[in-house]
This record gives sequence, structure tokens and C-alpha cells, in this order.
Amino acid sequence: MAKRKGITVSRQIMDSQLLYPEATGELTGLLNELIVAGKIISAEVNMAGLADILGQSGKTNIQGEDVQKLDVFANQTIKRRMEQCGYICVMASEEEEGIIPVLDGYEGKYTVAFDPLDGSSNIDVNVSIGTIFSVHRRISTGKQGTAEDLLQKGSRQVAAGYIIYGSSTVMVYTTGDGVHGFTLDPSVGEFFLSHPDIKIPEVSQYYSVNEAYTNYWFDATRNYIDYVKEIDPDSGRPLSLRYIGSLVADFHRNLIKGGIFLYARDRKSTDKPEGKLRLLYEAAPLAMVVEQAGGRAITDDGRRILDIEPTSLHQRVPLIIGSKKDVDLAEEFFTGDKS
Ligand code: AHM
Ligand code: MG
Repeated sequence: MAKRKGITVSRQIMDSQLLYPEATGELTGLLNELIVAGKIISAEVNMAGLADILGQSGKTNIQGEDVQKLDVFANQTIKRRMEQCGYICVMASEEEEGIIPVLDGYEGKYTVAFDPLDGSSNIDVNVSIGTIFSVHRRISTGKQGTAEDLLQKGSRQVAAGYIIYGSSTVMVYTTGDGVHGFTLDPSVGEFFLSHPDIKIPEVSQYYSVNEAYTNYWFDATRNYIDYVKEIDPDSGRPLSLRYIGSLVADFHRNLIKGGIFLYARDRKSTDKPEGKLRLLYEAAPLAMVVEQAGGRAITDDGRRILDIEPTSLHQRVPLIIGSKKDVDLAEEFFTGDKS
């Protein structure tokens, strides 16, 4: 789609819908509800420092409401908008153990899984955090949705994306026809197209990994990271290290600048044998975004993230995601073809 200045995210979503004559507008409505939730969370994130000060004095915020932790606030905000929007039949949140029903009579044909505030350990120190979402079409036929509707592989997502609360608030999403990025203009409360048809650079500038875990790494991770740090200016090495500790922020930077993010299995993860990151709320939606932008997302044994059939809501998965050529090369290290 040609770049048009001043186009709002709602208009872009509507234009995409027009490509499908059979579309009913429900997905458009659902995405618009998520956008409203994102704006509310963005406003609260911007108030976070102030809310904290007010919270210490009176335990109430400027509206006279109880001061809530931001991740609780984000979770509640999305739930409340979703449960009566009429477009979904069930939802799941990284913050809650079980499936979350919608209000009786409001069942729609989609499902949403979300990480309300990814990177929440960074909230108190003004580092970028974000909301990640994943949308599937329901497959069950009863009135209420079920876990089965949520436990579908990533390749069946109909939409995915995130809203990052950084130096500005940016929404990035895909409905399967490319990746589009919008920046919130807080003075008018609208997201405007700022990153049309995002393509991730084929080759990385950055690698993102928690290097504090070096002594827990298996050989594949160690060998690959040693490789990206070797000096070889002709092939662009060494890569620079960037690791924020908010997946959504590390991912967003790498999407725009070119980069590879790794959270593989290691010896430390005895209680989390599949690594740390969650398939439904983090890996699958970002995998759809990266593939739509021309990149790749795989596990540390070379499986395509989007092909993994989920077996539980909070399933974890090793994740290697980013620029295509770099993930191709990492795959060679991780699947044993290169060391
Ligand atoms: P969270 O959902 O509890 O915030 O954990 C997920 C976060 C990711 O955003 C980030 O990539 C990762 O945890 C960082 O983990 P570590 O501190 O082990 O490097
Ligand atoms: Mg998270």
C-alpha cells in the first residue's frame, strides 16, 4: 500500500478490510478496541512516576481511584474492553492462569491472547515496555469459547502485534498483508502511520541476548555468540550488543534496525526446561510480525515458531527471532551444521 501521510490506524485497518469483500468488520472492531486499550495504558504509563508519588501519600491517584500496579492496571484495562466488545468468545492473559470468559451474550468469533505489559520489571526505571497481542478465529462451536480456541498454532493467527510505550507510543501490527507501524500523537489521541510496510533489514546490526547467563549456555549458544563477536569488518562483525530486558523493546529495535534476539534453553532453566518466553503471548505474535516483515523466528532446535501446536496456555518456548540471514546462520549453529 502506498505511503499516505496523516493516515490513522483505524483508517488503515478499514482499508485492509476492504480487500476482503466477505469481511464483516468484526476484526476491524476488535483491533480498534485493542487500540483504545493501548491508549488508556499509554496514558497511565506516562503518569506512572506521578501516580507513585501520589500513591505514597494517599494511596489514590489523581482521579481518586486506588493506585494499582501498572501490570495489573494493563491487564484489567484490556480485559474490560474485550469482555464486552462482542468480537471475541474467550481470552487469555500472561497474567492469569486460566482462560478468561467474555460476558454472557457478548460472544464473538475471535479469540485474543495478550501479554498486558511485557518487560514489567522495567516499569519503575522508565525503560520501554509494551502490550503484545495475538488474535485467532474461534474453532469451537458452543456458546462460550474454550481453551481449544486459544491453543491454535501461530500460523493460524489472523492478526498480531504490539503497542510499545517508549519515547513515543508506537503500535505495530499485521493482519497478514505486511507490517504497519503507527505513532501516537498524544495531543490528538490518534495513532498516525509512521512506519509503512515495515521490512526488517536482512542483516543484523545488533545481537540481543542476556550475556550474564554465559556460564549456563550450551555450546551452540556460546559458539554462535562468539562468532557474532569475531572481528570481520567485511561481513559486518562484530555485531553490537543491545539487551533491554523487555522483549517487546528489544524486538522493536531489531525490527527497525536489523538484529537478532535469542532466548535459548540453558543449564539455568531446570525449572523452565523450554526457556523463559511464552509461546502464546510473546513468541507466536512476534513471529507473525517478523515473518510478515521478511524475517524469521525459530526455536533453538530449528522449529518454526508459527508451526508449534500449543499444548498449554503458559507454554514456554526457546526463541531465536530477527533478521533472516542472521537467523539462518544461527540455525546452522543450533542444529549442529556449524560450530
Ligand atoms: P516478564 O513477562 O515476566 O516480564 O518476562 C519476560 C521478559 C521479556 O520481556 C524479556 O525478554 C525477558 O523477560 C528478560 O529475561 P532475563 O531477565 O532472564 O534476561
Ligand atoms: Mg512478557
